[in-house]
Amino acid sequence: MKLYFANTSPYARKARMVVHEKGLGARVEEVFQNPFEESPELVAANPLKRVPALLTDEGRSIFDSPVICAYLDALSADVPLIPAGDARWPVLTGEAMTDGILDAAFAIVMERRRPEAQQSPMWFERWQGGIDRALDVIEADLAPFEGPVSIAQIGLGCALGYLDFRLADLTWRPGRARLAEWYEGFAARPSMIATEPPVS
Ligand SMILES: N[C@@H](CCC(=O)N[C@@H](CS)C(=O)NCC(=O)O)C(=O)O
Repeated sequence: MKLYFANTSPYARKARMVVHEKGLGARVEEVFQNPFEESPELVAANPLKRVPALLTDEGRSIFDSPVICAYLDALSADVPLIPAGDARWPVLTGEAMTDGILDAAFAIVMERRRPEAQQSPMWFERWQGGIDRALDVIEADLAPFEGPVSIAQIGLGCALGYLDFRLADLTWRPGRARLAEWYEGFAARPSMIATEPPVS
């Protein structure tokens, strides 16, 4: 299988962490692609031209990150990241919440790269509001992000790591001591260390 990734992409980091946590390294070849450059190989795997994208051994394209993570999780019963039964829904909702944080954070990063006169204060406020409210909800109830490692925890680790990497000025830690402590512990996992974004 080929996993198209960029080392700065937090969505690709989710998929790479799943590969690491599930011990699938020997079956998955990581192929670097910059989605903002000419990349026919990536476009063939994902017409949206986004990373991550997975090309299976049978030639099937799989995207985006939640689907890739679910596919990889289903490849082996070892280290189940998406539980069965009632535990499934809080974990998948936790993943969706952290994907939403990433969507807002990535949008802020992209908007900041546009000429200042074209940037939208309304959108900045809306994206920042979404991030703040989601982090407050997680701070108030960390239960969906506790217990055996799960896709919700991986999503949260990637989201907080991305905020530190690209939006350190948003200072998410003040007033969220429990979340800060959670992240300190989670960031020490080998899968987090192995997928750290480059120093910017
Ligand atoms: N919802 C997608 C988002 C993927 C995404 O937006 N990836 C970014 C890199 S961080 C990308 O490839 N952007 C290129 C573009 O949107 O043109 C997922 O979860 O995989």
